[in-house]
Amino acid sequence: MNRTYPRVSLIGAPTDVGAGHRGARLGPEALRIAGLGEALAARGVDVLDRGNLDGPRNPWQKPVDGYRHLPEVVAWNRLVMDAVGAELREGRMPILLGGDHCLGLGSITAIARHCRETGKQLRVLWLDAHADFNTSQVTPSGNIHGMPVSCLCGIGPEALTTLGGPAPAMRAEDIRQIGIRSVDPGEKQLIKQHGLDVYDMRYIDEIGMKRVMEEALEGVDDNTHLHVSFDVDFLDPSIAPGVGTTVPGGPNYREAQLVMEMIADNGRLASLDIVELNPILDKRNRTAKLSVDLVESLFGKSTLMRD
Ligand code: HAR
Ligand code: MN
Ligand code: MN
Ligand code: MN
Repeated sequence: MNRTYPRVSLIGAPTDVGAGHRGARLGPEALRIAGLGEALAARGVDVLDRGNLDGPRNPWQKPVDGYRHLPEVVAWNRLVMDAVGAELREGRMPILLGGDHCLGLGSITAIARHCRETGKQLRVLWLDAHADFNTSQVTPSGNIHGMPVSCLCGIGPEALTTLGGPAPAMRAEDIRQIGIRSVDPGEKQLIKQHGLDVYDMRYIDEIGMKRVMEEALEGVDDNTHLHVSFDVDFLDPSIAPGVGTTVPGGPNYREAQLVMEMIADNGRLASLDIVELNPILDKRNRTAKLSVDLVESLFGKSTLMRD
């Protein structure tokens, strides 16, 4: 299947202000060293590396009123929102190199606004071990990388829920979560209450990744902007040790490849986040290399004769 992709812009956001471990700030460089830009260029993609955004340092403080580093998280997400929005306006495909997953908030806020402006339907695929649907009341950690999805749906501190304007960036029905296997008790209640579509590992075990992806991509048509938010801890830690919050029992190499291949076949990928890669915890940049390998599949590189 020979598909032409839009021009791509890599945007580095080297921060871990939303996480409980330090090291995700090194993610953008690890992805570059693993050859992300070159791998896309080799697939015929026009790639521009915009370099790194420059936001506040990680103050490494305790949570205040249920949030750790809220002002810094707001500042980084504004930078990300503006950078992602600028690429979309130029007709380019933004690839956000995190950084921790709190940045999905700025990225998807910009994407949701672009969808409103262009009359597109939004579909977000959230590949993650975690649902990231916590609030300050139920979070066990105060780490804001556990809260971006709730904030995007309008639940959270005003500074984060109104980043892109007064209305919530997205509705719960715009997102499909895949690979989930760690949900906090209060978070679970909120997920049920808001009716999020969660394809957890139990469901994947029972019906298989192929059917899960068919369901998650149902209705994604030419009028859809498809965004993939790829938290690297989605992957089983045996193949992806370089993340701060490993959870056993994730998708194996082939299941992860199938996810990416089916998204590529669908053909509507329009933006991507790669987040939570922590090179400090990695082994010889293995998790970064695996991420690049998976992104190549997302851009249509398949194992056999389907090219
Ligand atoms: N649910 C836990 C918390 O909120 C852990 C969240 C970890 N999040 C990420 N991103 N690594 O998915 O503290
Ligand atoms: Mn567009
Ligand atoms: Mn996450
Ligand atoms: Mn996660």
